[in-house]
Amino acid sequence: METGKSKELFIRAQKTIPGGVNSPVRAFRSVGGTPLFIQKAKGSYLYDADGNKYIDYIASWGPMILGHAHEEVVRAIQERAANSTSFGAPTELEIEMAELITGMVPNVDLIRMVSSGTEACMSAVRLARGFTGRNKILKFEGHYHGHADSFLVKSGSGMATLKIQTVPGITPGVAEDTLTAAFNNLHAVEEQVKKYSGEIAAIIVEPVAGNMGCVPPEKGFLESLRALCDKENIILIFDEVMTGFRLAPGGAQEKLGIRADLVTYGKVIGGGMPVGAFGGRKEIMEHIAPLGKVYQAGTLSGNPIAMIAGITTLKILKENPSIYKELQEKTRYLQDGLEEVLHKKNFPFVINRFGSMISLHFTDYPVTDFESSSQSNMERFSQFFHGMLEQGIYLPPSAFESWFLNNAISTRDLDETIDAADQLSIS
Ligand code: KE4
Repeated sequence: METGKSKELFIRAQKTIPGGVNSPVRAFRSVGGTPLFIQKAKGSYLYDADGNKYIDYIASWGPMILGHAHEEVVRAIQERAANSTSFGAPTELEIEMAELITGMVPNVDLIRMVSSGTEACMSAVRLARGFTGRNKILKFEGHYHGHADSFLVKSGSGMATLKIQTVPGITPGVAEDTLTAAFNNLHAVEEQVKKYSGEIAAIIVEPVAGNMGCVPPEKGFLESLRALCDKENIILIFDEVMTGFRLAPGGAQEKLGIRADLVTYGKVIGGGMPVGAFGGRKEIMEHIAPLGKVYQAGTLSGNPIAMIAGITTLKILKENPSIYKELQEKTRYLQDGLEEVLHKKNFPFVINRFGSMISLHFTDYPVTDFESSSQSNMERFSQFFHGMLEQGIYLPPSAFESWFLNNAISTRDLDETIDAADQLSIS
């Protein structure tokens, strides 16, 4: 692929933007090479600044579940923008969004809109601390809940990609209130809960982890977390920024049949515009200002353009639940095809999948937590990534990310992807 324009833009970008990107994982640091500057996208295809076409397996890290530039979403944004882009006052659209979400997901009586997944998770943790009067939280190694101070302890996604385990600027006071445990290791959680009995406000978990690659919960693990939180009066927060409205209309709570006390959302609910949300049972959410004293605010929270993009996306998902079955079947087809062609090569690999979340790990051990994910062969992943990119397949530029299928992807796209993997010669 000729990528001269991207190379030029990357040099220019680094003069005024740290690392030339506005989010670290986009910089290709762990896979090497120059990030592609994307000019436009339609359906399942991205087009870079040099006009090269790629099949997109990032979908903007989840939001573009319907495919890029969906006619209804674009038209709704265009029409709404003509009435101004923001008021800083309540709008009917925010009520429509809140009614849509609380009608689609279980166990959420009240929901507050924010502008990112980080804001949603940060606010949910503050609420849990305010509601319980406790200071500590427990998160899982390799899970990523955004870049709020409390979460940047042994996190996944870009932190794992860049091998950053402790972040300068996070004070000891903040770090000491964030406990960690290995995902799928109930004993490790029980030990922390026993040691800090009465001090833990919340356990926050990606119910299906997506930031160390895709790592599903082992049978009974989340159920045990639920029981432990009930017993110890700890708030269970499901971070569904990635799984929400992707695994099922009701997200992981519906798919797994487990109820969290608070749930956070992002990505899909914005349809590509900046949106996050947190919600839960009335008795907890009523502590959020202006009802209660747990302060949380945002200039562009519930922004009308973001709302209409999200509402349009969610309505299409709600009215066409077959999309979930289609996405799941497409991802299964991809998994079967990749397994068939990669088994012919002479290196070990593992494919993890849950619904339409999938990841490939070059290892011969099961990937069940951050440690096992970290043991995979990153050099081989980089070769695979670039080998696929050269053939027009755009995968997440990190072994610590899930791939995201959008529903515009066709069987032909999937076959092209599988064939590209078959053509690769990786050492
Ligand atoms: P944002 O603040 O980036 O909207 O959401 C943070 C977040 C929270 N919770 C989960 C489970 C998430 O996956 C994320 C963000 N996901 C990453 C991709 N793994 C965003 C990509 C990026 O950082 O550029």
